[in-house]
Amino acid sequence: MPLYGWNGKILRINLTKKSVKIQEVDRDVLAKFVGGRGLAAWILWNEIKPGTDPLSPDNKLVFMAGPLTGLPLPSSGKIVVASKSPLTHGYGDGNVGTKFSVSLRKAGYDGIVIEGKAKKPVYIFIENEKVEIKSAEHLWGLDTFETEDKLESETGKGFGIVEIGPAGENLVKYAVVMSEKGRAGGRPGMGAVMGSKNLKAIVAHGDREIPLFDKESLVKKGAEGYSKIKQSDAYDFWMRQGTTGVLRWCQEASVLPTYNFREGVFDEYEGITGEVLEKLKQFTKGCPNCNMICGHNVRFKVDEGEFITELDYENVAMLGSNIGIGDLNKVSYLNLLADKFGVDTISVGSAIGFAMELSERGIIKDKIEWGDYKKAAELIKDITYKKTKLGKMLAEGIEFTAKKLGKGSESFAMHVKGLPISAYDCHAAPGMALAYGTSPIGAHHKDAWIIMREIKQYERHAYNKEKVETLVWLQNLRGGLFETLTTCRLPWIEVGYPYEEYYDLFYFATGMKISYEFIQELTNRIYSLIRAFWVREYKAEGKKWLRGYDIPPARWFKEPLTKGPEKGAKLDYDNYNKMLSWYYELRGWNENGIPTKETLEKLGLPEVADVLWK
Ligand code: PTT
Ligand code: SF4
Repeated sequence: MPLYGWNGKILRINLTKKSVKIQEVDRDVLAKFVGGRGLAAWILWNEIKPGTDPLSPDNKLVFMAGPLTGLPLPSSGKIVVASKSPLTHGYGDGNVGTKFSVSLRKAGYDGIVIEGKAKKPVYIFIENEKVEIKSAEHLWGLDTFETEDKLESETGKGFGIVEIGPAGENLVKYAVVMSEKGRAGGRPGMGAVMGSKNLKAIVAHGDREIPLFDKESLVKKGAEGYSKIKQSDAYDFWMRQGTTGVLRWCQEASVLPTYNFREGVFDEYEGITGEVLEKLKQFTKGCPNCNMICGHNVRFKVDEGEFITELDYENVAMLGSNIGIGDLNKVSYLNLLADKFGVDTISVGSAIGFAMELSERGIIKDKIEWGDYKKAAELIKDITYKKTKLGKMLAEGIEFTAKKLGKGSESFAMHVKGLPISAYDCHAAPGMALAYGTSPIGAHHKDAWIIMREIKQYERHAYNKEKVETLVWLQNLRGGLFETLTTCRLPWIEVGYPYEEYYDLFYFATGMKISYEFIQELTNRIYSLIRAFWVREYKAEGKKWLRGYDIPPARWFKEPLTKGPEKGAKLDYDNYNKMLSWYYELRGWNENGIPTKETLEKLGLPEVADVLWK
C-alpha cells in the first residue's frame, strides 16, 4: 500500500559539509512513533552520541511535523522542534504554530534534521525540491521581527519562516525559536542550539499535495470540526481573551505565581487580567488552519513609547505577578523585548523573579526591586547580550545560578531538571506539582495541565491514585497524541472539540485505525524512550539518575502560603513521593524512575533496553 498522510521523507542538512539529503522514513518507524515528538525523540536517541555537548556541532536539531500537520482540519499548523537541551542536558522540545509547518509539509517533507555547524551565519531556503543553504551574514544581529521582515522582503510573502534572535545567537540557554512575531517554541533552549549551528532562519514554501487515504472524508470531517468549534459555548469567551482568560481563575484558585512562586495570589492582579487585555486589544492573529485564533495583540504605552505585542497567559503571569508587576502595559513591554530577542518568556520571567529575590535577601549586590519593570527590561537585555556579571550568570539558567551562588538559593530556584516552572503555583495543587515533576522536558505544563480538574473535580489537597491516573491519561493525550499528530491541542482543551474525533481524522489521512489503547502504548513508548535519553545523557556526563530529579523545589514543601484562600498550604513530601511511586508503576518504571528492561522490551524498544541495562 502506498504511504498516506505522511510524506515519508525528511530532509537531512549538514551545515559543516553543506550537504542536503533526503531520507525516506520506514513505514514501521512511522507507525511506531507517528511524528512530531515521537520521531524526533527516536532520531535523537539513535543519532546523538551519549554525552554530546548540546551546543557542539555534534548535537542535532530536529523540526518534525506529523501526519495531520497542514491538513484541512482544526488547528493543524503546528510543528515540534527538538534537541538535546543546553539548559537541562536532557531531552528538550517545544511546539510552534506557524505557516512554516504547513509549508514544509507541502514542500514534500515531514521534517528536517540539522547537523554540524556552518562556518558563517546561514539560513536554509526550501521551495519544494529546491533546498539551499544561503548566507545570513546580513541577518546576524537582527532581532526576530527585523529578521522576519527582511526575509519576507527577500523571498516574498507566502513563505513560512522560523528564526532566532540575538538570544539564540548569543547562546542564552533558554533561547527559543520564533515565528511570525508572536509564536515561540522550544523553551529548553532550542534557539541556542540553532544559534550554535550559525543557523539564523529557515524559510519554506511548497505547493505539493500531501497524499491522503480518503481525502473526501477528511475534508468533510475537518469542515464539521470547524463548525463544532464555532458552535461551542466556550468559543466567544475564548475569542475575546484566549489563554489570558485563565488568569482571573488562577488568582481565585490561589495558583497565580507571585513573587517568584512565594504566593498564589497577587494584590495587583486586576491590572493584568484578560479584561485589561480586551481593552488594549488591536487585533488577533494565529496559526494556520485555525478558526479559534488566540494570538491577541495589544497596543500599549510605556515610557519607552507605544508598541504592539502578542500576549498569552504564561507570558503575562511570569512577567507580571511573578515579578510583582500589576500593569499590563509594563508586562507587554517585557514580553515584546523577549519576543524580539527570542528568549523564553517563562524562563526569563523566572530568572528575573529569582534575581529580585536574591537582591531582596542580599545574596547579590545588584538592586532589583519587585515590580521595577525598567530594571527587569535591563536584565532581559543583559541576559540576551550576556552583558553584566548577573546577566551572564542568569543566561546559563536559574539552576546554574543557584549552584554558583549557594546560600540556600537552591530552595527557591523554581525549576525541575533545570527547566523553570511555568505559570502555576503548586503549594496547594499536588497533582499539578507531580505534572511538573514528571513532564518529559522539565517543568512545563504542556503534557498535563491537571490543575483545573484537580481543583474543580477533586479534593484539591488529596494525594491519591485517581489523580495520578488522570495525570497519565492527560499526558497520553496531550504529550502523546497531540505532540505526535502534530496539531494544536487547544480545540479539545478550550472549546471541547472531542479528542476522539482525531481517530477518524487520522484514519482518513493515513488509512491506519487508532484507538485510546494505541495512544496509551504510543505514549508509554515515547515517554520511556525520552526518560531513557535523560538517564543515558546524565550517566554519560557523570551524574547518577535519581528520583529526586522528579521532585519540585523545596519552597513548595517548606514555605507555606502566607495569604489568600489557601493561606498555610504547602506540599507534603512523603505524600508527593507516594504519588510519584504510583506514577512510576503506571509507566512501568523502577523506584528511581528508570524504565525497566521488561517495559522497554514490551514497548518494542529492545535496543534501548540493551543500552540502559547492559
Ligand atoms: C510554550 C510556552 C508557552 S505555553 C507560552 S504561552 W501558553 C510562552 N510563549 C512564549 C512567547 O509567546 N514568546 C516567547 N518569547 N517565549 C514564550 N515562551 C512560552 O512558551 C502557543 C499556544 C499556547 S500559548 C499553548 S499553551 C499551547 N501549546 C501547545 C503545545 O505545546 N502543543 C500543542 N500540540 N498545541 C499547543 N497549543 C497551544 O499553543 P513551547 P505557539 Mg509554543 C509569543 O513553545 O516550547 O512548547 O512552550 O507555540 O505557536 O506560540 O502557540 O499560555
Ligand atoms: Fe494556534 Fe491558538 Fe489556533 Fe492553537 S488555538 S492553532 S495556538 S491560534
